[in-house]
Amino acid sequence: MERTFVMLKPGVLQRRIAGEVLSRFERKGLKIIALKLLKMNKTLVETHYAEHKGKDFYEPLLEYTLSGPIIAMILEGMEAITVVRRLAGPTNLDEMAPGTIRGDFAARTRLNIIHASDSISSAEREINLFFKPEEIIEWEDGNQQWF
Ligand code: 3AN
Repeated sequence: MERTFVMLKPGVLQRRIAGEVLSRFERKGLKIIALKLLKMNKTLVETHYAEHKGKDFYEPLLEYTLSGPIIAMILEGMEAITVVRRLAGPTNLDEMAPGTIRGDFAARTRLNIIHASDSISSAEREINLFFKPEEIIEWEDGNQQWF
């Protein structure tokens, strides 16, 4: 079992597609073990996107991420990091295939609506950045045998 961090960026709430995106994770059998709505502050956004500091899209990315509330969550499942990245689809507009979250809902690379951890180490880092241990709820999955 793996855990991954997912952030639904501000456009998701604005466009009322949070349920649509969440349902894709549930349909796949991923388990939501933490979930919250929050307005990020500048320090948190800068820490989260530190690897992109200095790139041309860095400032617009910060501005977009700070423009409204986001939904942060931790998903658990077999190979959850890879599975969620595949459900999300690639970063760039010209590669987003229909059927993926970005392919279906994103019209620009900069506004690609979702962040998902890309490795075990970034998942750990991002989970710790956004969630306190007591906000993570481990629950018994009565349907596990079916997924
Ligand atoms: P991903 O979110 O797919 O892991 P990263 O980490 O390379 O991609 O980029 C973080 C975020 O920065 C993306 N989700 C996107 O919003 C923005 N971004 C990345 N590359 C570009 C780009 N070439 N032009 C505009 N925005 C970009």
